[in-house]
Amino acid sequence: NKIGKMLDFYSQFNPSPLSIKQFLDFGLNACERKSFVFLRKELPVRLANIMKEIALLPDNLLRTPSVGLVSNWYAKSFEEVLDFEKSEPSTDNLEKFCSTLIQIRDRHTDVVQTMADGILELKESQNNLVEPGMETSIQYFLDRFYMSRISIRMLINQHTILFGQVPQQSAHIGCIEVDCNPRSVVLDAYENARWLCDQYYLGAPEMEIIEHNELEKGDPIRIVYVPSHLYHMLFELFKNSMRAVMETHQDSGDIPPLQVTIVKGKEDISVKISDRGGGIARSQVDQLFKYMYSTAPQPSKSDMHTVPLAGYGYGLPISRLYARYFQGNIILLSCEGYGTDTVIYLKRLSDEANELLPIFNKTSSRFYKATVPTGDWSNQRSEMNSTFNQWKR
Ligand code: W6P
Repeated sequence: NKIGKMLDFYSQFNPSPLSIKQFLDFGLNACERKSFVFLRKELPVRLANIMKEIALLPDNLLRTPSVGLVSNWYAKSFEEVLDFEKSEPSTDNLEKFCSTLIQIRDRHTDVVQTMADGILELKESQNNLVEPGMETSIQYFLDRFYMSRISIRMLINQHTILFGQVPQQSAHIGCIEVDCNPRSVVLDAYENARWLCDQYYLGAPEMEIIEHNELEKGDPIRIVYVPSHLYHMLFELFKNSMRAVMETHQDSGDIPPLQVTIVKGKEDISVKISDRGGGIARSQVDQLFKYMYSTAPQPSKSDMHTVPLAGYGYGLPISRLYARYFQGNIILLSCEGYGTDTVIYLKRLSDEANELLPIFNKTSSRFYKATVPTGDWSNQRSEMNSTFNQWKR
């Protein structure tokens, strides 16, 4: 069929990662035709690359109603962009292209929740028993799938903000802010998390901020970044830290503050949140970033007592993807019995902040066929762990 042929064609190309600097340069001498010509190829390439991976998912996940929905949304959007494959960049077509992009963005709004529903449907269909091998490939897939989604939405947002009807905010190039003040994003995310925390616990930890600009001594720290991405990460980390602090100290009446350190170095911008929320065991840290570990049914909407403060949903793994998207990261370091430090690392230089994109190729497809690797350290024996003197496999 037609769409299958086009998928084969566009998935042969690798996505072209852009740096924040390239997004800026492009936005500064904005040419709508150039953007149109770039996106009508780049969007189908990015869509096709990830659609090829969707097709490799285990059958029982692919056959769930929710994953079916998501998969159809992608097919529809792929077709809609391809309508512009050979069209003239006339004023009329440029306008139609813009509204098509907005329509696609709206169609995909609920992809994260719908995918999570799909995972739940899979769990139910298997009586909550999912093989470790399948869990590994689902983790691998969702990291790549959500990263692809973040990148496609970034492209769509840049085009529609730069060339759309609504005038863009000053100091912004699309959704990038050229002198973003991380301290004010920290304050904003803190206040909003604090409000939720207050609703639930009737109290919240205070915050102390230390700012250290090693590069321009004494000046406030400024970065070139997408403030909405930074906000998303900080809000998620604050909710988790506040919950931990309240759960360990609310009865003592003495609530230790969160300490936030914002630093600008030569290479990195680091934002560290230190909580004294009792910490978590080393063995549990990796679990926090696993989608299947975090997938629990949503509390019912009618339950008035449930304020969604840090549900350990997909918040942490997706926040880490936002950081990694432009070559940053999120690290979590805990001292069990005391508290947790989380650090958001961002690239200081906008030409080093390159999009990190999944590429569909032989290596990635091999991953979906892989089984659990044979352990070659004594602590990884996956089965018959209690059998003394095991036979080798
Ligand atoms: C905790 C557990 C956690 C997860 C993510 C961020 C902060 C924290 N603090 O105790």
